[in-house]
Amino acid sequence: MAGTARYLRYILFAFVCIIVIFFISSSSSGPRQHLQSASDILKEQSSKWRGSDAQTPAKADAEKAGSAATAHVRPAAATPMSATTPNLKTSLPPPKADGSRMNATFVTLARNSDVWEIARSIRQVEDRFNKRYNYDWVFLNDAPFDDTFRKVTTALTSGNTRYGLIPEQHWSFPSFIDQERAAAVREDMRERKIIYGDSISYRHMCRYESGFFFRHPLMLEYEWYWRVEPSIELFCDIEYDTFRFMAENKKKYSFVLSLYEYVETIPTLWESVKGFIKEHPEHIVENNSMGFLSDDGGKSYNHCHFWSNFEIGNLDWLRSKAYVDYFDHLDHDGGFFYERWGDAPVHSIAAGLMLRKDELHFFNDIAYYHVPFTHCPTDEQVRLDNKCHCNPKDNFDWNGYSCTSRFFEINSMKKPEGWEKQQ
Ligand SMILES: Nc1nc2c(ncn2[C@@H]2O[C@H](COP(=O)(O)OP(=O)(O)O)[C@@H](O)[C@H]2O)c(=O)[nH]1
Ligand SMILES: [Mg+2]
Repeated sequence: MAGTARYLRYILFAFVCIIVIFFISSSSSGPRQHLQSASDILKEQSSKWRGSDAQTPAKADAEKAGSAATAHVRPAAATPMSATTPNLKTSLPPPKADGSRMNATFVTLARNSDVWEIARSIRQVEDRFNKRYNYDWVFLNDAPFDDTFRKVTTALTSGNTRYGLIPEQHWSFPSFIDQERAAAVREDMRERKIIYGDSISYRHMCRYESGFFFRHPLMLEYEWYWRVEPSIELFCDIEYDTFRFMAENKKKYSFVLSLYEYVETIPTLWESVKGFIKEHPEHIVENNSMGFLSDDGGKSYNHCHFWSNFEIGNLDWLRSKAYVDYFDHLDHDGGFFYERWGDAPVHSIAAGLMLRKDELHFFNDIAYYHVPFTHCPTDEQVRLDNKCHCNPKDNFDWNGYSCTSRFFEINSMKKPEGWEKQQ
């Protein structure tokens, strides 16, 4: 009997060993499961602090697979975070795109050599805003994007990335431009040390941003755009959908910084605008922002413009007959090449004259830097609520070279407390 009991104990022991070996081997057979659980822990921790807005690992995997299979096109995010994770920050919008997104995209014009500078910008835009919305990102270039550019930008973005080549006729001298005259201007500007004054490519860039980016085949699919340039910074969390805000508030164009343009780059721009107004008075709207652009009722331009390296705007407006007539008129006057007209005054004058005042928006809560200016909200509570890391001393809004005061005045907006101290 004692022997039988011993045998039974051996059998039981062997059985337990087999079960233990089975569990060890099954849990170590998938390193991915280890990764997933580590990522789950991270996710759980981060959602405790930030509200549940992190991606599920399963979804991240699905997106990676999607991106590999369809050349950078990821499936639109669908599943909100686990309902069991407490969302401590109830003011946050729905964490992921769920079909209620706007028809919108980021858009960046860039060279391959801009890759690391645009990488910095993307990282900030994603961290501060787009990781919650996964909006697409369109990259445009006058030369084909190389593999490094595509790989780096696709890895950093949460939405689909799309890469467009600019057609040559949108990035070259139009036939009506006198090349010799344009070359003489560049030489003269080089001698006078006017910034980008001797550059041909900068002129193509300004003309493209003024008149063509919104007509690129890739852009035709969208209604809203957010322009992002290399090496910008975003200093605050943006916890709402800025595109939806624009649509719901009937806004068409927006800015964060405004300033005076270099007079030497646009000596005859206003003459050209006046010619356009005469030719197409039907495109000038009532209740426009002429008071932002001119101090004498339109006789002369005061050089105020919205800084167009940041823009959130409506593409249908830019594609409208009014805007296209305006661009064609300016283009034929030749100032993109015979002077060095920038897309910032070109867009700003259009927005100022062809949109109603209430269709323009100042995004105070988008704290932003593009060398050398910063917009940092004046109101401390706005900075704290949105986890801003900008130094309010750097805020340019109320500086004498900014036109933002003027924007507030023509719109009878109350300036934030403490603005005088930042003058
Ligand atoms: N593809 C392409 N993009 C350009 C070129 N020049 C400028 N850009 C882009 O146009 C935008 C404005 O140029 P940037 O050098 O930032 O001008 P700045 O901000 O006025 O000093 C940026 O997004 C640049 O990456 C060019 O020759 N080719
Ligand atoms: Mg720039």
